[in-house]
Amino acid sequence: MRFDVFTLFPAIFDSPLKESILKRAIDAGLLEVYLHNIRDYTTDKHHITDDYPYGGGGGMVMKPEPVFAAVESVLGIRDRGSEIGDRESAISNQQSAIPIILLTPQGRPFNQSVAWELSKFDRVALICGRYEGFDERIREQLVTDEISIGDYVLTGGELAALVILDAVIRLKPGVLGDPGGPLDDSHSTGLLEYPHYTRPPEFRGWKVPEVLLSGNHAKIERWRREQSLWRTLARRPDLLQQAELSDLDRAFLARLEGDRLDS
Ligand code: 6GU
Repeated sequence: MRFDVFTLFPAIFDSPLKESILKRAIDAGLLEVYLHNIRDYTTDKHHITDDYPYGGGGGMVMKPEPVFAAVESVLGIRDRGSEIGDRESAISNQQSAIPIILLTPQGRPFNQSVAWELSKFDRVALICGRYEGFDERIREQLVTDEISIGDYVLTGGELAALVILDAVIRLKPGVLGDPGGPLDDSHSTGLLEYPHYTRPPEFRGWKVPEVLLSGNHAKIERWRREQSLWRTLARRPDLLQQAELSDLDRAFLARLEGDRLDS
């Protein structure tokens, strides 16, 4: 899978891509990340990428020209704006097989199902903003999608791009050691994960739950499921609305809720 990242600060991406699973994915040829410095696509003497907002007010705005030039040049999209009208140009971009994603707190919320959705593409373009915002024409005429990684404001889209890249690439076959791995994750099942333990069986007097040492796989599986349900009910009850639950799961949750009302 190939990511084209458009940024004013490509060096932010250096060390995260040089460690652990992302590095291994790159070395194995499963992940390619091309970093494009938006500033390289300016044509003025001072390489300006931002300007004052029309209408006044504080903060600076990302200028459209270098962002359009960078994305169109790298993705091989012809600038047809002046030739056949802006609308047509946007439509041709938006039909491109490559999602062109703007990273912005105003975007649709990123979650595990958006990660699965993006993992189906062979190539994705990510545009990272700085300053107070983007010229609106970037939104209207260039990008095909806008994504936010949560309800808080970052100084730029770079960390969000890394979050998305990490969450998406680990879903690609071969990236994780265990091929079933991502299917058990918190959120992939719609529930939070059950607790994990490893050796020793007793640490500072704290014991590993007996059932995990029992060797009874059916019992272990049911215990894990109930722990997932209990934890999700306690921490993220909102997730239970979307989760796929069996009759047994529903009965267990009803019992938990009953216990809570009793106490
Ligand atoms: Cl994608 N960008 C910025 N600047 N802040 C954010 C964000 C993105 N997602 C959440 N906060």
